[in-house]
Amino acid sequence: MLCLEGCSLHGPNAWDVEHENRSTHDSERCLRAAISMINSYYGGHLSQDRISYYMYGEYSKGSPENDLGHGKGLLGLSGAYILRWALNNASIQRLDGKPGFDEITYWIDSNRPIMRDHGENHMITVIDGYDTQGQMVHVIDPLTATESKIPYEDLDVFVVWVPISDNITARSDEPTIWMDTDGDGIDDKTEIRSYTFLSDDTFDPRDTRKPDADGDGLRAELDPDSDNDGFADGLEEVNHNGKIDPGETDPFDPSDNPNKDKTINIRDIAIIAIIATTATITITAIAYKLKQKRKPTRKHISR
Ligand SMILES: [Ca+2]
Ligand SMILES: [Ca+2]
Ligand SMILES: [Ca+2]
Ligand SMILES: [Ca+2]
Repeated sequence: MLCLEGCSLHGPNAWDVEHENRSTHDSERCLRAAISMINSYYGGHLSQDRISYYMYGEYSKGSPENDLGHGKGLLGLSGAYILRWALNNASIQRLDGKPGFDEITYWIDSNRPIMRDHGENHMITVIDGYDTQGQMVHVIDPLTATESKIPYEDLDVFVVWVPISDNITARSDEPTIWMDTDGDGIDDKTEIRSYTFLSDDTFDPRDTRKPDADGDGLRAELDPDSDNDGFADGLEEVNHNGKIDPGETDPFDPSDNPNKDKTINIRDIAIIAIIATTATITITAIAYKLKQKRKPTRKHISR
């Protein structure tokens, strides 16, 4: 996962590592974490960012500014829909209210972990085991990053979602998200870094650098020419480190490009054309006069 909302580039809470302490950026993620866990149970590898992008980018068609859903929760009631996508269109059963202990044991025995909305603040947890002694259920809670055994009688349940069968091929992050998706020479993570942090490695608090600088709906890692100035990002940011070093031009600024000093504008072209035309007329006139001078006059004609 990459945090684009204020984490530092380096350090214990860096933008690309698991955080030692929970911050506001990590909140509202319980549904994504639960879906990721169930996906992983079936052998998939689906990051929470990929789940977010499905929900806020592909499904909701959100703008590139918001399509990773930082600080925004996913409504638990859309859980079945997103879980179904994460499990490659597996059928998902939704049951309102508290299921019986025997139903829980049946689902667990048939390799079907349970996603649970326990009602209060619609927090989502995963039930993946039970113990018949004392009727306990095993619950994994993403909010507290803990697992615990809870007596069935104390288990609060608002809704549960369960796969209908365990015959599931879980979805994984596409390998392309770790690569150079748009073929401009800069890998995707570096492109994300280039619009999240400034060239001095500090976070861009005023959001001066936009993922979609030219407004064509493609964020930089999917747009080979992010500012649409005719030069691919990798031709502007030449050493592909996500910063604008001396001698490079800004891939997010169309007025800054490798040809900026060679550009001839329309006015210059018009002036050059006038000079050229004037010069041609002048040369033609001089040539005519010279021709006239060379013509012999009558008084030079010998008899
Ligand atoms: Ca790229
Ligand atoms: Ca773009
Ligand atoms: Ca460009
Ligand atoms: Ca540029």
